[in-house]
Amino acid sequence: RRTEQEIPWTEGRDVWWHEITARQSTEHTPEAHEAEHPLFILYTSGTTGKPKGILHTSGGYLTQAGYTHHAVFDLKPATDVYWCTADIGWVTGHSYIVYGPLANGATQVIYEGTPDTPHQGRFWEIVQKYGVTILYTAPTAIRTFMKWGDDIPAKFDLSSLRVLGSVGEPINPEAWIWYREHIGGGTCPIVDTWWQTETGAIMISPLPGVTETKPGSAQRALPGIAATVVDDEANEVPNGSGGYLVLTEPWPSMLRTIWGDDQRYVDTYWSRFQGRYFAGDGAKKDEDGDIWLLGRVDDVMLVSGHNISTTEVESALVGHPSVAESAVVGATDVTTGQAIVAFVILRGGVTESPELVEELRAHVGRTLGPIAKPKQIKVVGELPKTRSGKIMRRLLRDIAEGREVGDTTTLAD
Ligand code: 7RM
Repeated sequence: RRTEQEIPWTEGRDVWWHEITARQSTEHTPEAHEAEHPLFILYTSGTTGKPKGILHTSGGYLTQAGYTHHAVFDLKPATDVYWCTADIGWVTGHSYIVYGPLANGATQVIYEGTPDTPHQGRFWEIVQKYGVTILYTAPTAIRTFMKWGDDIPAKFDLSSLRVLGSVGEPINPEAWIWYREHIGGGTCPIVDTWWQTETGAIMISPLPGVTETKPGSAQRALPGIAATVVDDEANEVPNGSGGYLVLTEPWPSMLRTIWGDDQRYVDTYWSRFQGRYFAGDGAKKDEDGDIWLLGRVDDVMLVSGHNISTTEVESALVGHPSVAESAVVGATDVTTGQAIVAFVILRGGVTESPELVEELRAHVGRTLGPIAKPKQIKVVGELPKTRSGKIMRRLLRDIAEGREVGDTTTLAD
């Protein structure tokens, strides 16, 4: 009734929320379960083919959801007002709207609307109104706010904020700095949290007030978690080198299997590197041993024999003052194997021109070296994204290679 819209109604099947909740008891006796009792199955789309039903169980999942929600956000349940803006159907909503905060007795904002209804200051109005102290959102949202302009958050009092979080994709250094300056008042620590549906909870992240942060790096495995970067032969790479992200010890909230397909579970996660969990992400360790995520391994481009990460080219483009967002894919190319094709959204007020496109190519060349220069840059108004804000590179590859676009049913737009 809340929406006051006409709804289809089947007598005997449908019930009114207000009627059914009004006649329930206010007492609830929790049901005890074995630690390994299944808690939920969450289907990940996967970039190709059949979705995987990721199985989580009760004890370990709650342990790590609770621990990380407390440690990574420095949660003080008596005084903090916590807000995670994720879609509740995404694993981030499960772990950091439902299980972690409820287990920790947090006071939280739960919001189901969009960031631009009724106006583009909606998030900041909510922060001001409820005195939000901890904000957990995604790079895609941050880049959208950048695109809308600094003047929008500037109209609101954001001084209650003390910790900012990011999740879902690598956060470009440019977006990180904007988040810190324009939302965090230049003082809030930012926690860039790496994890997956499969890991159930945060695995790699700075700790606020403990870690000296670096824009764009998730940095260190949390206490109790073991992660490293290995090469093709499973050798740990030295500092300053890149490879594949692996987890080397079990963790409480690890997935228990792929529902109904134990063999696929073994094949996908445990077969690439003996005795180690293969996350499917490329990563590098910098000179200090801090971890930088470089995007999905399937998305890494191979140009004239060089491995180039989509994330690094995207960050170089977003580092240009004319660019708000970008998505980069490798398209089949007869001479170089793959060629870099970039899709960019320009910042408000910037107009497209052949000179600008040339300037952007040169900018990437200066930042990353000539081999990383996109062969083609397409200026677009929107990028195809999932509901959790991840760019659907598969579709962009279809476009870059001149194919009909494939299945789009899980797209937000
Ligand atoms: C929580 C979530 C998992 C994939 C993962 C990465 C990417 C997530 C970060 C990140 C770089 C981050 N679960 N990813 N967080 N990449 N830095 N902080 O997103 O199952 O939907 O996706 O998301 O590629 O493997 S998920």
